[in-house]
Amino acid sequence: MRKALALPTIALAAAAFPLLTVTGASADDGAHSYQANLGALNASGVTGTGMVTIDGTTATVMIDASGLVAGAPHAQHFHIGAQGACPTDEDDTNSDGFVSVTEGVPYYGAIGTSLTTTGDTSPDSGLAIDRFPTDGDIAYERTFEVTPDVAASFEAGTAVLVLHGVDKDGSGTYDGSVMSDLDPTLPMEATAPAACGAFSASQMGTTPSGGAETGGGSTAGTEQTTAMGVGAVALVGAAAAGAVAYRRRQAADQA
Ligand SMILES: [Cu+2]
Repeated sequence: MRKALALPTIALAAAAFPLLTVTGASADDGAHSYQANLGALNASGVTGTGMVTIDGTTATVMIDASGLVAGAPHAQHFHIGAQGACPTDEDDTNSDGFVSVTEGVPYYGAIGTSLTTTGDTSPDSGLAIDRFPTDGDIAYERTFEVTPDVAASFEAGTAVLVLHGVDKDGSGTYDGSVMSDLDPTLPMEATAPAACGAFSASQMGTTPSGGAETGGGSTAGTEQTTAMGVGAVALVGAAAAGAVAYRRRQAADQA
């Protein structure tokens, strides 16, 4: 009599537990989203936001920024491994009139990713000026692989978005007598940070639509469906587990 009841329940459990396993895996390994609000540096007047969704080491990056010098390349990077913060114009420690990259590094760290438009995205492309946006208004979107240290920096809250290139003297291009701390053949204006924003984890619901399908329930609708599915499966699983435990107790009693 008991066996007749238990067997169909266990058959249900066999179907139910693989579902539970899949649901658990997607919750643990799903995409995480981060947002940075850009603040102006070197009196650039630049405003904007950066949105990043990272799934493992696959990053989808969206940058919207305005107020940059038009027709001039703007190097843009994830900086990692420092305080996860931005300098201010007060941090011009050598008083050359610019907050330079060197003066920003204690706050935002070294280049982790070069946000190029094509090709290599490693720190080696940090000054690949032919592969960075050149518009005054940037609308950048690209999906690519980041290194594990960059992914870890986002999780640790130490990833920072920095856009470079500022026409501080208002001449319409990069020039001036102060030369870059990174490359003495370039004017400081070409490499000085124009905007900076530290990434922080996005709230659920502000996840970009592209991330919803891999996010394990990033939208309210998906969350409800998932929760109901898990609830139903968990109930079946609990009943089945109880039946298995009962059978084990019986077997132990018989031994
Ligand atoms: Cu940079």
